Amino acid sequence: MAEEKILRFVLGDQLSRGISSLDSAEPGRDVIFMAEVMAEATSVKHHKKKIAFLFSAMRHFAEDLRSSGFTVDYLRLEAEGNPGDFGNALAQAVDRHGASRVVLTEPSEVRVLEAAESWREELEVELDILTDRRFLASHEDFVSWATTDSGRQPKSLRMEYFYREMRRRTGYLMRDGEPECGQWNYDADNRKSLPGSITVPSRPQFEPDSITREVMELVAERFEGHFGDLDPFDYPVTRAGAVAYLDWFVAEALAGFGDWQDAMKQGEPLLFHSHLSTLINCGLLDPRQCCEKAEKAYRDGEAPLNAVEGFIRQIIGWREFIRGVYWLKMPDYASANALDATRPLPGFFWSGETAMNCLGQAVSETRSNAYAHHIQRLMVIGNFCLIAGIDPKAVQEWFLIVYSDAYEWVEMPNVVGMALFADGGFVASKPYAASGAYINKMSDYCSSCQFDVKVKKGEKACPFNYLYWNFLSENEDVLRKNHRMGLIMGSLGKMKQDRLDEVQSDSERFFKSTEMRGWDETASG
Ligand code: FAD
Ligand code: DLZ
Ligand code: SF4
Repeated sequence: MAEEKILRFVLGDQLSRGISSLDSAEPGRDVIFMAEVMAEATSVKHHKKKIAFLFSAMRHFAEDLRSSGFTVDYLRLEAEGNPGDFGNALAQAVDRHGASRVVLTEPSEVRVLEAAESWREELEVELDILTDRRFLASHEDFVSWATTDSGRQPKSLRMEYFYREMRRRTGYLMRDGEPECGQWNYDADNRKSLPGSITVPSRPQFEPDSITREVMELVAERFEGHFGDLDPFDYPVTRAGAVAYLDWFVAEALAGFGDWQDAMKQGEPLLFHSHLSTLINCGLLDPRQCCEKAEKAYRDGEAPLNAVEGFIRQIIGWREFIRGVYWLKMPDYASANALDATRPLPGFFWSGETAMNCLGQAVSETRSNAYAHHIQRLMVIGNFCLIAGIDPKAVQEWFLIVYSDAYEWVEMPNVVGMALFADGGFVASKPYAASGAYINKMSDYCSSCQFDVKVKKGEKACPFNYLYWNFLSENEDVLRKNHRMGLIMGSLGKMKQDRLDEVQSDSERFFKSTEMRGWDETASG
């Protein structure tokens, strides 16, 4: 019997040697197929730096496999006859190599999984879709954790309980079956504002090599109209570079990660954050490896428990939980809009031109770096979208476009569930809504802002201040039912009518102001 020739299709966010589609791959017999396709690069108009990063990482991964003796069929975007989409590119590769079977690790997003199921119908050979073992909790694990004893899905899920389960399963920061030092979660220690004297560690820079420079030229030419800056480009694009970056983080920044996790500082986009999500999400780094190195730093006395626990919680807790919610709640989750928010996304989300300094900083940094840290995403950008009542679909699309770590499985529950409360509280026990006081406490943005964070009403007032109360008032019926909002809804109830009228008229003025102009209006004038 002729030996079976297997085509192993590796997607752009599956750049791991240990990916299941490469299990028992044999150099000389199998062909590994990778494809840059226009349909994927324009499924939304991804940030230029995100496309350049991913294409460069894909090309380096292909080189790495070749250097280990594998045959890699790599379809470049600019290759003549590139059909432009995964399905046709795959069908052509099957014919080209006379493959008798295709093996694929399950795509991370519903859209691509559905497409893969249709390829199965259309291809004349078998297509195996394998589990993605890079996640610590399988789909079955999550469904079983999330389902009640009577087999129903509860109205809400809490990450903290899932996280404890994951700590027990992985054994990270556990001692004799109990959490290290007796406490599961040190979040309360991780909300300090930055002292003025703090020195932020400077990051290693990864100079673009010839592969990256070639990709950058391609992106500049083909994706000119996409959001974001290509230069400067300093992402690691190989596994070795990614591991070096992880090692740098653990040695130099992890110790400060806990204390300053929620802090923001003008001109300091990264502070003590790891900047590893892009590398983990595309497969260059394994989440377990990140946790293990962090835990070792704690055991070796090089990083405090609040930092290491916080970092591990983000990865085995939040990251896995968010992925579980995505697969549990799709496809309905995509259109969730529990607060009926309908206002369009303002044009400053693309231009960065706004008098609100916190938002101007966060959007400009996003445009330059394809990155903003969690508190900028949640408490500045997300908070604004929440209290200004921006349409969740528009917010989701923006977040999917602008961040180099954005894939629908992780972007959507963070936007819909965490930032916008659009799932009615399935993910977050209460809306992450805040006035300017929070931003002022956690950052130095307000001191350089045209608005005054201490002023509550009128043209000079910080818009977060009145939009916050306007949000509570617009959504009073829903929010009154939330017991965690009891105190603040009580204050709203006691607000004098003339003060409420001021809040509403300030908000109306803001909604009609140039700040809320759409992109077309901004672009044309
Ligand atoms: P660190 O602060 O150093 O955290 C360490 C790691 O923990 C991250 O690298 C990431 O892998 C993981 N992590 C932390 N928080 C989360 C979380 N809430 N969900 C999933 N993983 C988490 N993360 C993405 O990877 N892609 C997205 O598209 C994305 N969109 C977001 C949208 C909104 C509205 C919000 C509020 C959060 C979003 N996040 C997203 C989560 C989080 O903001 C980013 O993972 C984090 O900012 C990445 O930077 P970092 O690597 O420096 O993270
Ligand atoms: C994000 C992205 C982009 C921009 N381009 C490609 C591509 O050309 N080829 C590819 O294999 N993957 C790309 N990706 C990542 C995919 O979007 C990602 O693998 C799927 O969305 C997973 O469901
Ligand atoms: Fe943002 Fe208000 Fe502070 Fe200005 S004053 S930076 S708008 S929170």
